[in-house]
Parts: sequence; structure tokens; C-alpha cells
Amino acid sequence: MMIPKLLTLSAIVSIASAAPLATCPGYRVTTVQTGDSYLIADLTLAGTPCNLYSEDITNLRLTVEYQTDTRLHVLIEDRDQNVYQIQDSILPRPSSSSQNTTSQTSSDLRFTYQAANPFFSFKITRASTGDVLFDTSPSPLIFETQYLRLRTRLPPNKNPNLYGLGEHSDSFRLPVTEEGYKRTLWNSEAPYIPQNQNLYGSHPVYFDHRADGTHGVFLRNAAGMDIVIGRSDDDGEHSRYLEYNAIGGVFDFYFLAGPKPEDVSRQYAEVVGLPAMMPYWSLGFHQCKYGWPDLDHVRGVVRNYSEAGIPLEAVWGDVDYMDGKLDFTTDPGRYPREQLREFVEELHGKGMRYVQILDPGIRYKSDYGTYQRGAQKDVFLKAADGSCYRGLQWPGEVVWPDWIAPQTTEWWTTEILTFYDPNTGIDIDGLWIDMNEASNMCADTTCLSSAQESRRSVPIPVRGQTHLSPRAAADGKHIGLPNRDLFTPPYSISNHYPSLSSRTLFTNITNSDGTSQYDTHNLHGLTMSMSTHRALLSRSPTVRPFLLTRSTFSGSSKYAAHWFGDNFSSWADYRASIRQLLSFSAIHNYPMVGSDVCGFNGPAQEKMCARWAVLGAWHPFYRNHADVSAPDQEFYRWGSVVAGAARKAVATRYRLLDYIYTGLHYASKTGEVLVKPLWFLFPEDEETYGIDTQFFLGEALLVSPVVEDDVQSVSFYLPRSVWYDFFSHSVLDQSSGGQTITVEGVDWDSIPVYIRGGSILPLRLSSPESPEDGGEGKGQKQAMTTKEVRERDFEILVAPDEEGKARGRLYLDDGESMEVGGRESEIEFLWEGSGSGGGRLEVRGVFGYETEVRVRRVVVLDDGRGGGKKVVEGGGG
Ligand SMILES: *[C@@H]1O[C@H](CO)[C@@H](O)[C@H](O)[C@H]1NC(C)=O
Ligand SMILES: *[C@@H]1O[C@H](CO)[C@@H](O)[C@H](O)[C@H]1NC(C)=O
Ligand SMILES: *[C@@H]1O[C@H](CO)[C@@H](O)[C@H](O)[C@H]1NC(C)=O
Ligand SMILES: CC(=O)N[C@H]1CO[C@H](CO)[C@@H](O)[C@@H]1O
Repeated sequence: MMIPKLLTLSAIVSIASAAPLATCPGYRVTTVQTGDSYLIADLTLAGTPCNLYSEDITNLRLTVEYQTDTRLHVLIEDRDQNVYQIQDSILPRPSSSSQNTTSQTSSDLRFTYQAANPFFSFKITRASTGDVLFDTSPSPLIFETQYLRLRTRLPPNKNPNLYGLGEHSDSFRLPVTEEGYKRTLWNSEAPYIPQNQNLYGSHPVYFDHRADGTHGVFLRNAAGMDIVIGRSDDDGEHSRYLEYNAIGGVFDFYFLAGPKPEDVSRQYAEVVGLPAMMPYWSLGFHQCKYGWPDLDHVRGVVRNYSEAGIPLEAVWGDVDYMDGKLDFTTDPGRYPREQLREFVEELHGKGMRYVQILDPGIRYKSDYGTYQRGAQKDVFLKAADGSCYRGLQWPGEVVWPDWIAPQTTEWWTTEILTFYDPNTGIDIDGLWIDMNEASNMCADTTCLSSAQESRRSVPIPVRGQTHLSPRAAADGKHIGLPNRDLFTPPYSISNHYPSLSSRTLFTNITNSDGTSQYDTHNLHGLTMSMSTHRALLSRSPTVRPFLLTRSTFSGSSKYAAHWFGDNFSSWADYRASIRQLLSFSAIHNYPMVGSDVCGFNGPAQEKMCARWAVLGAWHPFYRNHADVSAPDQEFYRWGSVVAGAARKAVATRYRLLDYIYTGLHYASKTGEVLVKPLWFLFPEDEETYGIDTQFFLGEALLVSPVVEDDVQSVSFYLPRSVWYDFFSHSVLDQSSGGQTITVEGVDWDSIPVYIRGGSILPLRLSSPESPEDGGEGKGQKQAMTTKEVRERDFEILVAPDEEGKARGRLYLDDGESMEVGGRESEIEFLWEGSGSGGGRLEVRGVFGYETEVRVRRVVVLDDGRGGGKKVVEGGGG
């Protein structure tokens, strides 16, 4: 075994500037062991170390496992297993013992390798087509103590269709540029969600879509990294490449065979975990604002929404409710506890909900109970001298919980159980965790020493346990190599702040299990989500937790919903929300997402806010939120335009709520994708590959919003199919081929939505205006909460395809139980038209959920082939 010695800084610098890539020796295979479903090989450095940014590790081990017919695992780790690997407790690996049964011959993926001469490389090939999906042969693998590089060649002479590698606000299909496009993964505070920068979360997975199949590549590595999509003329083929440059971790690849785009997403969810099922109510409309001055004002917001006739489901409390912005406190003057309790009770009485924010930074103050109890349990991260590591956050000087320590979850749970005790505390319906990248308001890394001054007056806490030094901890496996420069690593990723530790926690801090923030930084939001999710479950063991998080990593959707962070009230960010929606939902398999509707920073302009109110209603998570410095932007504040748009948007959304809920159910059960890009459903249509201003909500609804500033027209693409305007029901037969169409006169409250022929939609009769039924629903009051929506009957809308057929489905349960047992209904609808306009609707499935609600009528849309529109009243239960 070889533990590399620390290089001097000057040595690193000169080596780094002197050694071009080609002089790195790579590795050669020394021994190989193979079986039907696996290959294990020893790799040894093939020549003089190049020590590009740190020391080459001499001995590696390669493990290849054919895990399923569509999933291949390739792990290249240090043979001594000291290098950090993500804790299984944080991101469990898909079990391979039970699945290590697939033989190489039945898998659609083939691993082949070159053992040496000049160096070890490998290829992944799709067995059924022979297509090479991943190919490291042009350049040697670099595996150093603080730098990893691996490059795969993309097919020559054509631009690849690559997606993913979020979180980012760039184009959905990743750009191919002359100078090379770089994605940096380092979770960070990111006001204004700028393009070409690292944002709040990291999802090291990409999809490569080709006309004859889509595959995915997940690198299970949480280190800071730059992923470059560039161009090389080395081999004379102008080949494109994708290159990983990571400052830690190992090469831990999961190759996902697809071959359909949605298969890849599902296969990815099998690796990182299926998304959490959300409570039904969380699909309602949410209102939030940083800067609501007091409880009376919030009551006014609720009243004004009600008077404007806009359904409001949930009211959110940003840090305003806190006393001095301390977690688990209420401001005695502005949000007195007893009055807040009454307010939440009133909301519940109206069937409404209340959600509050919590931040990870805990005020460092000797008489603050939450801090005291945490210090007692030794839950806070430590500085070099063993005292609590400090920084700045909303409340001032704070300390940070070590979410990896088991006692932290215990302490956090106790705080949550106490403060949110339904009988004595605030009876919240969900929690929102923010600033968990973690965001540190210290402007630079010397900020702490100035905070030192204030610290003199505060007693240093008694520490419960001995400080774990990195050296002591490195005895365990996968803990992280000792003797690294964890503060200023020699390779600097393109973090948008000056250094790794800027505006966040010092990367040289040691966690309770001996790992360091250097290796676990990107997991901070995920681990806080896990602890908070567990706390919510302790509070109400039988109820599905609702949790919203800003920072995420692969696997976070198992615990929390996500919003796209602190964007700007601009048309640009209105458009960006669609790209972000597509990346999260389809590629990261993260269905419960949305943006701050009307934008977070800056003043929202009326027409833009109207458009966004409408667009947001087609995102799975629908919340209006704004900054303290931004003017109030509740929908009712603009008389007719925005209020009218919102009223109509929420009404439409509530009619479709069970369609969305059904989609979420299958997302959480099977990894099915809720919001899909057009190429997911039309993978052979090249026109669709670059589209990121339109999306499918489920399989049936194509949403094509107006995307240009201040206009009332939009051009968008309709792929080959029969389409029906969702609002007017008029048919548009594109079954002979896809086409770009232009729609004029799109009012500020309107959005083009088309039903794909062949679909059946279950709609709630929840609003007075139902153009779909020719006004039949008139006289009916708008359902103002999702509770009321759930009491309304259904209408089944049939949109036949060119053969007169259609299908759809509906999932029903109580909307909130963790375990519904048999109390669920999975219903399938099948329509078969019979030429002259007649037809037959078959309803089958499992009917385990008892409800009074019935199917009131069936509407079959006119496909223009002579049948006419049909309405059949009084369907079955
Ligand atoms: C797969 O199964 C074989 C046979 O049981 C076993 O020898 C091998 O170690 C397993 N491979 C891996 C990579 O776990
Ligand atoms: C609610 O509406 C009333 C009447 O228009 C207005 O005076 C008040 O400021 C509004 N309050 C809030 C919080 O929107
Ligand atoms: C981390 O590095 C900084 C800068 O060198 C140093 O001030 C600090 O004490 C170190 N912290 C730990 C926990 O080692
Ligand atoms: C994705 C995106 O458009 N981000 C924008 C957010 O707002 C800021 C400020 O206007 C812009 O600079 C970003 O480009």
C-alpha cells in the first residue's frame, strides 16, 4: 500500500505547469479475475508518475459488475480503499448481491478494455447496435490524491445531444461551444441563478440521446468537479469529448442502457432512490414572502386572496416569524406565539396549510436553548482548536450542525417535536429548509477572525468529545486520504466564488465520522434533508412529510421537494424556469419542483407576472415567493390582469390535480417521469432535441407557453400526432408530420396546451368555467382548497388518436398516508371508437379506495372524422 507523502506547494505548482496531459503514464492491468457477471482487475501506474496536481496513486482496483440487463457498474478505486467514497448511509448503493446474477451475455451493455500499450482504457458498447457509448481510449486515466481526470470520446463529426449535470440555468441540451463548455459541481449560494455557474445542487448524471437509443452515465462522486464538453483534434476526427476533472472521490460509474429516454431516467432512480410521494395538498397553490412585517399582514394576505377569489392552499413563513432570525423562536411583538397558533388553527379550519422555514446556521449564543442542547449533545462542527466552527448567517454569528453525526438527527428531531408540538407549539404542515449549501455570509475566509472579537464575550462551549483528527479517522475505509491540502487544493475548480471555502463552511473541517467537508460539502443539503425528513416522520409517523429544500444532490428527491432558488423577476428567468424544470424532472428524476413564481429578486412587472402565474400552474410545485427587497407580488395586487390570470390558472390546475397526483404516484413508485421534454415521447424526431421552452406534463398534455417578452404570440413545435386544444377542444391533425405553428392573440391569462391524441384525462368538476363541457359545470362554485377539490366528481375526457383509440389512468388514495395499504385505486380507462362516432369505454383496475365521488360524465372529443363531440352523462363510480 502506498500513502503518498505531502508535496510541497512549490513542487506542485511547478509540476502542474510543466506536465502536459500526454506525459501522464496512465495505468496497466496486472491481474484479472472474471466471472459470468463480473470482472475484477488490479491496475498499476504504467510509468513515471506525472503528479499533475498532486500525487499519482500507484495501485488501483477495477470492479465491473453486470448488475441488471440495463445497468453496468464500473468502479475504479484505490486498492487500499482510503480515498473517500460517499457513505452508504447517505446514498445507499443499489444492492448488487441480489442482482449480481445478470450475465454479460444477457446485458445490453458490454464492457471491453485494453490492458496496456499504451495504457489501460475501456469502452462501453450497446450490445444490440454495436454503438460505442463511452470510450476512454484517447487519454490516460489520472488518479491522484487530489485530482482525478477521465475523458470519454463522443461520436465524431456530429454534435452530441447531452442533458443533465445540474443544477444549472443553462440551456436544457448542454451547449457545444468552440472553447469548450464547463459545468462545475460545487453547491453554492447563487443569487440571480446566473448561467454558466455552479448553483445550489449537484447531480453528476448526464443523458446522451442518439436517434437509435438513449443512455445515461451517473458518476457517484460528491467531490467538487469541473465537467468539460470540449473538442479535440488529437485523433484527426474533430471528436467531441466529455471530461471529468474532480478534486476527490473515486470513479464510480453507473452506465444505464435505456434504450428509451424514459427508461434511462427510471434506471437512474433505481440507483439513487425513487422520489418521495408528496401529500395531495402540496399540489395546491402556495404563497410566501420574505418581509411580511407581522401576523396581521399575513392575515390580510389570506383575506385578500379569498376576496379576490383565488384559491390559496398554503401560507408560508419565511425568517420573519422568528425572533432575531433564530430557528425555533417566534418574534414576540410581530408574530406572538399564541396568536400564530390561533392563526394556524384558523387556516386548518378553512382546509388550508402552513409551512415554516428553518435554516442550518444555529445562533451561537450561550442562553439560546437550541444551541445549548446542541452543544450538550456535541452536534456542531469543530474548528481546528476544538471549539465550535463559526460563521455568519441570518441570525448573526452561528455554528453549524454536523448532519452526519447520529446525535444531530436526535437533537434536531427533539427541537422540531417541541417547537412544532400541535398542542403547545406551531402546528405546521410542512417544513422548508434553506441556505443549506451551506451558505455562509462571511464575505471571505478571514471573516472568522473578525468575528473573534465578538466571541470574547461569549463563553466557549464545553465540548463533549475529543476532537477527531483526520489522521485518526483515516484508519477506516473510504474516509478520505490523510495529508491532503483540504483548504486550497492544487487543482481549483471553477467555483463562482474565489475559493472552495468562500461563502460556505471551511472545507478542512472534519465530520464526526472522520470524513471531511472537502469530500462531503455537496452532501450538506441532502443530509440536512434526511435529518429533517426523519424528524417530520417522528412528529407524524403515518403522514407523508412535506419538505422543501434549496440544496440537493443525487437522491435528494427521496426526501424533499426543490425550488429553483433566488431568481430574478425577469422574462429571462421565466424562460429559465422551463429549462430547469426539464433538467430536474426528466434527467435528475426529481419531479416535485418549481420556481419562485413571478421571480424572487426585483420588482415583478405586471404582464410578466401574469404569464408566470399561468406557467407556474403547470409546474408540479407552484409557489409565489419574493425577497424582502422586492415589492409585494401576491397575485391579487394587480387588479384584473394578474389576478384574473391566476384565478383561471389555479382553476385549470385544480381540474387536473388528480392527473398530476397520479403522475406523481407512478413517479414515486416506478421512477416514471412526470414532466417530459418532447424528445422523451418523440425520440426519433430531431426537431425536438433542442426544445426547452415547451414540455409535457405527463404523457397527455403538451404545454407551449408564450416565451418572449411582452408579446401575445408564440411559435412552437407540434410533433406528429393528432392534437386537441385543451381549452377549446378544437382538433389539429398533425398525424402526417410534425410542424411549427404560430398562435396569435394569446391573452395574458392564456397558455397554449394541447392534448395528445390517444389520451384520456380524469378531470375534477372543480370550477365554474369548464369550456370542455360546453358550460355544463356552470353554477358550480370554484373549489378553494384541495380538500374541496377532493370532494368533487370527475369528468372523463377522451381524446382519440388517429385510430380512434385512447387510454388513461387515475390513481386515488387518501392523499396523505405513508402506507395506504389496500386503500388505493388504480384505474385504467380504455376507449375504442367505432368509426361512425360510437365507441366503448372500458374502466378496469383495482378499486381499494372508498369514496363518494363519482364519474359524472364522459366527454369524447371530436376528432374531425365525422363523429362529432359526445357527452355521456352519469357514468359509474
Ligand atoms: C458476483 O458473483 C460472483 C459469484 O457469486 C462472486 O464471485 C463475485 O464476487 C460477485 N461479484 C461482485 C463484483 O460482487
Ligand atoms: C388587502 O386589501 C386591502 C384592501 O384593498 C388593502 O388595504 C390591504 O393593504 C391589503 N393587505 C394585504 C396584506 O395585501
Ligand atoms: C483550515 O484552514 C484554515 C486556513 O489555513 C485555518 O485557519 C483553519 O484553522 C483550518 N481549520 C481546520 C479545522 O483545520
Ligand atoms: C438563468 C437566468 O436567466 N438568470 C438570470 C437571473 O437574473 C440575473 C439578474 O438579472 C441575470 O444576470 C441572470 O442571467
